[in-house]
Amino acid sequence: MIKACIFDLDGVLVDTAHYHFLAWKRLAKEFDYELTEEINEELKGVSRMKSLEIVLKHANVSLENQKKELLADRKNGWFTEFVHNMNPNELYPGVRELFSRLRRDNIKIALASSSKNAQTIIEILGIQNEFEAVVDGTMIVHSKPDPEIFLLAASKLNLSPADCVVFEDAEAGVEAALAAGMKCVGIGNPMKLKEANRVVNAIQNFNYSDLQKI
Ligand code: B16
Ligand code: MG
Repeated sequence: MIKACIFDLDGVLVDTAHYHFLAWKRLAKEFDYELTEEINEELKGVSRMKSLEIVLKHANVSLENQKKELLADRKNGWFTEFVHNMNPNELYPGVRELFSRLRRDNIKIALASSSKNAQTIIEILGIQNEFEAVVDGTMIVHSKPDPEIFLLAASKLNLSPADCVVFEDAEAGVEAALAAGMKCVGIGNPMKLKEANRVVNAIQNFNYSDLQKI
């Protein structure tokens, strides 16, 4: 019996993944490196510093930590400019309906995002009161694919991992959910998210009657 749904944020509830991509692409250009959508897949769900390291590795650039901190801050400045221009209409279609069905059925709702900007984003979207537990990038040591973020969400909900289903758009996130002992619905490309128990191309296409059968 599924007692909780744990949602990733970027790429599941809202398309901030695109803003991350634009900000990383701008930074990569400074190293004459053209970041593609394909390589961007590797950045999804992982922490800001880990993402920077992946970009630098592809650009064949090696830097000391202090410089890396500066670059990560710069990218975050560009990203948060996008975030502050967002509005509640950017919530993906189907999210509000899914939340109300879950509430009607007494299934708990939690957020588990690697983003240190998650709190700001959910406030701008006006969904901060939808969650019984929120875990973000400021509360964890190991980012996805480590299961820490999902285990912390389950413990905040006072549930065991087997009671929870995770909704994730990133390969690293699917891996983390399964490593936590949870079921996982992948949102996106079934070829990329093939480890997930179900995959739909957008959250609005998730068949709610499937929830207890996953
Ligand atoms: P920030 P999620 C993740 O959020 C993003 O998918 C990933 O691309 C980003 O690097 C990470 O948050 C950290 O974000 O720089 O805002 O702390 O998908 O776990 O909701
Ligand atoms: Mg995501």
